[in-house]
Amino acid sequence: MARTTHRGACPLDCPDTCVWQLTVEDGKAVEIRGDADHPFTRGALCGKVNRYLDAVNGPDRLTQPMVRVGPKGAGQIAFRPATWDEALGRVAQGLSASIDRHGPESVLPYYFAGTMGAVQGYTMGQRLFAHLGASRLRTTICTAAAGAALDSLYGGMVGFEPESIVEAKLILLWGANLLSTHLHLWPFVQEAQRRGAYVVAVDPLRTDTAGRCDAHVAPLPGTDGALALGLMRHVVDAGAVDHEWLDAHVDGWPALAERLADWPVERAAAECGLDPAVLRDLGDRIATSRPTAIKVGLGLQRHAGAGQAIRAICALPLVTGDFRYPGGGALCMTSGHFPDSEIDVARPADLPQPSARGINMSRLAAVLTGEADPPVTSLVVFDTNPAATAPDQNRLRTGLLRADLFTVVLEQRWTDTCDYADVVLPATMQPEHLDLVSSYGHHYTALNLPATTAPGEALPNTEIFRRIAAAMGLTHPRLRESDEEIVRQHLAGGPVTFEELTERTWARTTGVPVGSAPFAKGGFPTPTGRARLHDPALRAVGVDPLVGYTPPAEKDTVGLVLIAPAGRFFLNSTFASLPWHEKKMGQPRIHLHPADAAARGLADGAAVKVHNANGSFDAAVAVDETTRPGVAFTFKAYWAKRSPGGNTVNAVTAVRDADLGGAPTFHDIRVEVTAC
Ligand SMILES: Nc1nc2c(c(=O)[nH]1)N[C@H]1C(S)=C(S)[C@@H](COP(=O)(O)OP(=O)(O)OC[C@H]3O[C@@H](n4cnc5c(=O)[nH]c(N)nc54)[C@H](O)[C@@H]3O)O[C@H]1N2
Ligand SMILES: Nc1nc2c(c(=O)[nH]1)N[C@H]1C(S)=C(S)[C@@H](COP(=O)(O)OP(=O)(O)OC[C@H]3O[C@@H](n4cnc5c(=O)[nH]c(N)nc54)[C@H](O)[C@@H]3O)O[C@H]1N2
Ligand code: SF4
Ligand SMILES: [Mo]
Repeated sequence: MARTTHRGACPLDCPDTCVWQLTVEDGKAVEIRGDADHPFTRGALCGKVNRYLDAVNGPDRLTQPMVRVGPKGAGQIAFRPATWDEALGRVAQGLSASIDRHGPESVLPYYFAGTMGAVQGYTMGQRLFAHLGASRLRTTICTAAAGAALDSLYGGMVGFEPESIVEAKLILLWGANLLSTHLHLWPFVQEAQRRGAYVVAVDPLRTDTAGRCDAHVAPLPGTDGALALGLMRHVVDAGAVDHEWLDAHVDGWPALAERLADWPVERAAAECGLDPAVLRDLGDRIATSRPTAIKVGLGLQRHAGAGQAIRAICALPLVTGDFRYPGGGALCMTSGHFPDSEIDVARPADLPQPSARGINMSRLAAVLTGEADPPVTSLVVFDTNPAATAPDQNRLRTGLLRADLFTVVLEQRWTDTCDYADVVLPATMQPEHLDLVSSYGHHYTALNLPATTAPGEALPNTEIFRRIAAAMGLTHPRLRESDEEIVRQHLAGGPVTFEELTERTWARTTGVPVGSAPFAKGGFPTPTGRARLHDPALRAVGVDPLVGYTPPAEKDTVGLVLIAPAGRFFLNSTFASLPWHEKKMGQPRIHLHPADAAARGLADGAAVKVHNANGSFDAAVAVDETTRPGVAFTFKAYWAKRSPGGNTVNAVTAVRDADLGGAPTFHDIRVEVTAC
């Protein structure tokens, strides 16, 4: 039997961007393991991707185009298989009808990071829809608040070099559950710990990660801005401000110093629901530990005050001068260090692109139920499963069920979203197509060469979009370029060629040396090279130009705060329909503190409805001390159709923007929990 091994890159929306070794036997992937040479992967994948081949070889892979013949929302039984010609004909007709009736902006491409590949994720669909003049999607669902905050503060999504964290003497894992969501950074944190670092988790939940830190600080959700201001004030009182570095590289300190006069530790502690002694202890450590590294998670930003919170947290190391040292500073994402070829390649200047309105993806439920004018009458969904993962699920369904909405879904398996489609087109998975994947957690890029053949008639996203363009009579050469040409365009002018990557699979592509301190001498990617604690441009978007604090939107609402962080064995809703992964995660549960469970007469295991004005979902109660009184949690991204009652947590989340970036506020909600 022919047995070959191929290196490839994990495409999932995860900061680790692992390189894997895939063993292929007679054209079928039979074994997957982590590449031993890659500096982050270090020979191990995560639990969920160790079982990635369940997804690749699953009997539920989509292998043919499907067209709807029954009612919307009824599921796969309402569809029949079709040839590619017939399906593409329907797509072309559906999109053209929208354009004829309401103009090109009535077409909305809706996509996210189901694959982070630069080719399958971001290129050909963008080209097609930009050329049509379709509405432009603002991809806000995940990192928009942090993105806008860091653009303002540092000039981009940049921070300390992650491998340098081994040098840190104090590490704050701030709203970052590494063991579940950034597993491959954990060994670096452990190495720092072995060298004497003190590691603190800042998280309302006692996660596995928090349990393995030296200390755990559990603020009320959405109060991190206040916590950061209180800690900064303590640093000032301790005389630990690095005035020399601050004067040389940062704007706005005098104004912020003045504001801190209003933020004694006691006030901050009260706002966060913490003992002032906890803030003083952590403040002392920050004041005296050089370098201090603050690893900022993504989950903590899903609150109304997210932008200000990220600004305040990431302002701390500017005040202490920690960016001077390798292992010092803050890091949310590394994305801003990579050369920005994405827009140029996805929307090349020589491709005509009529200007078009932007649509905030996090508002999809509102957009499809009357918010958009002209209305969205065609929706093309790829690399995302909004029926499970977008806020305000009930309203979203009402929108997706509209008789006048023409919906196309490109998918690998039959998700919740497919139920609402008119046409479903089968897409390939990572072992079957070419792609190039950069990371948001480290500085390496990896090439993924096809290693197996696709099941049935599944095609790469790129090829599907090339065929839709052709079916619509669009002939611009940019809409016909091959996947390899697109990879070459992404690599053009960079430090590594396509041929080199074909040999080596991965390379460091940011120009930031391992273990370095990229901002030791300032040089932030702002126009002046200085970081900005005060940014007048924010006034235009209604945000305080000065770093500060915005309280949770639901602060004064009664009920339990509900947060829905990432589960270890799902990757958002990816894997959530596979038997092994589903078993590992168990049925949806609502975790309550014993005091909150007792107050409601609820015992462990009780079947309950979790509800608020937006809607409800069913879950089983888990009584444990992972959470604090007043705060409940459940894991995000179960599939609705596989959940008891047919709803997920997103039936209780709302369409509401955070203070910056048009970001969603998934964790800024209140619920009540009642026995079924
Ligand atoms: N296994 C797995 N890995 C994933 C994902 C997944 O679904 N599963 N999702 C991927 C994606 S899309 C993303 S964006 C990242 C997310 O990566 P993370 O940011 O690590 O993920 P979350 O679990 O959403 O949130 C992290 C922690 O923030 C805490 N948190 C929530 N609200 C607050 C708050 O107000 N303040 C503070 N201090 N902490 C808060 C939560 O309790 C949680 O433990 O992970 C990626 N990796
Ligand atoms: N309540 C609550 N909701 C949340 C969050 C939360 O914290 N709480 N987190 C939010 C966050 S951070 C994020 S990032 C979003 C993520 O939510 P989504 O963007 O919906 O991500 P997934 O659920 O992983 O869905 C990705 C889909 O893309 C498909 N896919 C993968 N690769 C390809 C490909 O090459 N071609 C095609 N056509 N399809 C492909 C997969 O099969 C999968 O169905 O969820 C958000 N939703
Ligand atoms: S999901 Fe993340 S940790 Fe798991 S294999 Fe992929 S990149 Fe690595
Ligand atoms: Mo995300």
